[in-house]
Amino acid sequence: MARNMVFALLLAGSQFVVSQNATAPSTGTAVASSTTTGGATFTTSVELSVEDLWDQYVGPVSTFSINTTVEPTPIPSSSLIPPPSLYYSPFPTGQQVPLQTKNESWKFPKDFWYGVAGAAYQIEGAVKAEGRGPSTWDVLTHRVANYVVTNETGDVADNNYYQYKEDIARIAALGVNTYSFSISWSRIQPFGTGPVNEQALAHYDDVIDTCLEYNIIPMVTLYHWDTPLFLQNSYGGWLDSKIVDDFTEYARIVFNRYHSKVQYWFTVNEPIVFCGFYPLPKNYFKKTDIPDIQQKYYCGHNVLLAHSAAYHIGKSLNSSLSISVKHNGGYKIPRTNSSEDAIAVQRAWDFNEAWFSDPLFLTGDYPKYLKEYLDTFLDPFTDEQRAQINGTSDIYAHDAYTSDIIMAPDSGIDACTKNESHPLFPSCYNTTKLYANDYWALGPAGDPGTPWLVKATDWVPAFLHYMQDTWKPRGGVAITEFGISEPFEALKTSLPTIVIDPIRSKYYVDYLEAILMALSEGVDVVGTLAWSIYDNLEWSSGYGVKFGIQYVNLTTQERFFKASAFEYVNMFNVYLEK
Ligand code: GBH
Repeated sequence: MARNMVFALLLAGSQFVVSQNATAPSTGTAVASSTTTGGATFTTSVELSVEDLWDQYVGPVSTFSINTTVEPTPIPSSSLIPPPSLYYSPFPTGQQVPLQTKNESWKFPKDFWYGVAGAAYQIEGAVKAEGRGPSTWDVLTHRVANYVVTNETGDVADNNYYQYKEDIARIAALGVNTYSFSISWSRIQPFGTGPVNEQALAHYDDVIDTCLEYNIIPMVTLYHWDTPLFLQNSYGGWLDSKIVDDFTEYARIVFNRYHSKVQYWFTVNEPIVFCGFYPLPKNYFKKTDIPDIQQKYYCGHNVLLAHSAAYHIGKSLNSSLSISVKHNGGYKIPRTNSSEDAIAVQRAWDFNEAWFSDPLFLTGDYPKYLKEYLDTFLDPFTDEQRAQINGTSDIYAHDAYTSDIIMAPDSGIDACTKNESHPLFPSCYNTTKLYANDYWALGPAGDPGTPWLVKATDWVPAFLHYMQDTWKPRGGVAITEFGISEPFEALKTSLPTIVIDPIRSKYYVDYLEAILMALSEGVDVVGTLAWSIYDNLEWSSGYGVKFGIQYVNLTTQERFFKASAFEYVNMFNVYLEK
């Protein structure tokens, strides 16, 4: 049924890019396009099936031997034994030595949620199963040579599309209470617009029901970077305001279906990041006339409109839903106490977190330094749009992995803001991981594949205060992703060496202690989600950069807890208010 889904595409002289392979893009073979000179156009209607989209834009995909839903087997108690204290002297309970250092003045409030997170394209696999249409990431992984450093794809990933029951059973056995996952838009609507795929809706019904069965709170993200390919090719995806209505309709379908079972929602994951994917590699997707440097800001504009429209739909169905955007970035530490560095820090907030957070939490509009730039090419939001946007986020959800030291460009800030060809234009601030002594880093590094990430947990309390004080979220602050890539983990070849992950373990313990400090100082932190439920496709870094608190053997699809999983959950065993 779903695989025969067709969608009548009406194009009037527009250009639909068809890339048959990485080197020879051609246009207009699938649909008519304007080929005459002098601006003449013709209108035609073609039928395009989901299969056509795959065949023409992606090509063959890999599958795995387990390709029907698997019932969970009981989690062997032998796999739930925490690592011995020999390796982990601070490990507190059970057969371990008692924790020496429990701070009796710290606690996580009773209703704190603590869980793990993943995202559809990174974990599901089964990319063509049950009617899924392709997304931009199927093209990026299959057709764009070296877009993923290892040229790996999400075709199989962690096979979560079939093994989700086991995955949920495992995290329940571990003892967390929340699972955050994203829905693949092009499963629900294979074209991103038009026909709705009931098989996909039924699939996520069961994911949600399985969470509830295991007493796990499900949290759903509507969009984690996997734009339906058809929308990217029809009008440029997030670059065009047409996406606002399409996203809103998709959100309506999903909210309608699950609002009585799912309380916590995130519309989009990290808009700074996915808007920063623009400009996409040339010749694989629809061309755009928007200058490269401006594209991410058109995207951001449409994100704010799409998110806020979706928010109002969700709230109108059920006003008690918690609906938010997942932000990202890091605490911004001024490198010196100079006034230039202070301005650089504010510019860094304005071009990152505040780009979305000021509109959503404060004003309905962009922060000052960003707005100065956007006003040179974007139509400002109207009064109605500002009113639509303002106030549409219930919690301040931040994927706060690390921090950065911020400084003015060597040339000074003015020389940058006045010169569009300055390498740091338009944000005109600079970052480093080194303190001003130019010798010591903020903290221990993650894997060399993630140069952006060092353990900077010392700065977490200040960061949490900043989020609360600046954006004053009515539903509190949540760390909706945090984690670290254990250095060189992919080079380890034996299971006993893989499952001991000391840098990640220390990261989680120190980070959660930092949250406990902030809680004791009055910051309303409401939950944390460890990234990630298990190792997965780390986007353009491939499978070689590992963030999991579980290891996945990608040959057999077996899962194994790492030490960090126990360290993470243990912090709640010790500090959660009874
Ligand atoms: C999260 O983003 C994502 O939500 C998740 O899907 C991902 O797996 C996880 O992080 C781990 O990376 O290479 O210098 O250009 C975190 C924010 C923003 C961090 C983009 C990496 C690229 C920096 N990410 N950033 S750089």
